[in-house]
Amino acid sequence: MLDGKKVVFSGVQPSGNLTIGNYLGAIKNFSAFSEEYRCFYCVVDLHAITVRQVPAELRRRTYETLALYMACGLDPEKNTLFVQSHVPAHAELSWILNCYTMFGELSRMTQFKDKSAKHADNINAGLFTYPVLMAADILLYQTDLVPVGVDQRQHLELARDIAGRFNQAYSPTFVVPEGYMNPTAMKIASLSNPTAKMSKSDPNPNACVYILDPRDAILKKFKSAVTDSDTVVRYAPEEKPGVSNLMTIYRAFTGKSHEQIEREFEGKGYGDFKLACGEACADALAPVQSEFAKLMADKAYLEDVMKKGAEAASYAARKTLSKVKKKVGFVI
Ligand code: ATP
Ligand code: LTN
Repeated sequence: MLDGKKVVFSGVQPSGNLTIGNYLGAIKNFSAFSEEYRCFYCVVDLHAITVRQVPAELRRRTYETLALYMACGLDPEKNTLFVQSHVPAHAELSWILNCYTMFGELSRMTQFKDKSAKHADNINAGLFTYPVLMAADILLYQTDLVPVGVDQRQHLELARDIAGRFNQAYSPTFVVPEGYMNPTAMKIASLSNPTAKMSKSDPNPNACVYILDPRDAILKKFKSAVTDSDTVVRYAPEEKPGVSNLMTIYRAFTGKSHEQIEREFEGKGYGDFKLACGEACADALAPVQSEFAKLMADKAYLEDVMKKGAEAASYAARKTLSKVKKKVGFVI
């Protein structure tokens, strides 16, 4: 609880161009919490450097991610929007929590295994302890609810375990957070490999639809999406993963149920269905894109939002951090 409200926290890495997976699985859901909860939405740049980044691009993407938060409907007056590296308490708490996290626990993280296979030349310690920093992000704000895609479930479980362990060792210090996964869009798959997650770091640009893709690129990507040799639009994730993924995307953009979609495309081919998916996606993203362009044209405003956000976040974070320091026995 903060200011009499329950707390929501989530983060997105400024590590690439954001996809409709990030949008439908995470950011689009964020604004629904603004009225009822005290919300913190963070651009997690410390997490992004676990993989090599080009400095100028990281800086640009940090502004872009903040602008996208706002373009997707997050009002900076109602939500605390900030950049992780602007609040040193994240790195400080992360170090402390490292000493309450087991090597074996971190070795079991599937994201670590995936990323170390992808970046075999740079399996750095930050990549390994990434989930501890994520736990620090969440626990610093006494977070009740964490809206994320399903790929983050294992990290969230670890954050809960670390909180419980610390509370047990000392006395209740952290709220044990719950995840919130939007049941209609918790996992958007790649358009070219529908059994894999759509990931912004995928080198194949046809695998992802980016939030900022122009309309014709969106239509083209949906047109070339991998489906199957059948012709029926039917939801069957095991048997027809490509079509089912497109149905999930179409449902998330239009609000239509799978049954309605099946009826709508009865007797029609995949061509019509893919076109409808592309159009629904492009129509939904158009207002986000125009708002984004306006925001990016005003750097000074974005910097003002970042600065105010960092102040508000630091204030809340300091309270938890000094509690933790006292409990572990630091002289403060
Ligand atoms: P990378 O692929 O570089 O690891 P990412 O897009 O998976 O990046 P983040 O930018 O940190 O990682 O993700 C931000 C949010 O978007 C998280 O809540 C994550 O769960 C969600 N998300 C990412 N991809 C998808 C997807 N394909 N479907 C649903 N949610 C997703
Ligand atoms: N690891 C997350 C990004 C992230 C996050 C967080 C999400 C970092 N810190 C705190 C929720 C809460 C990812 O999506 N890859």
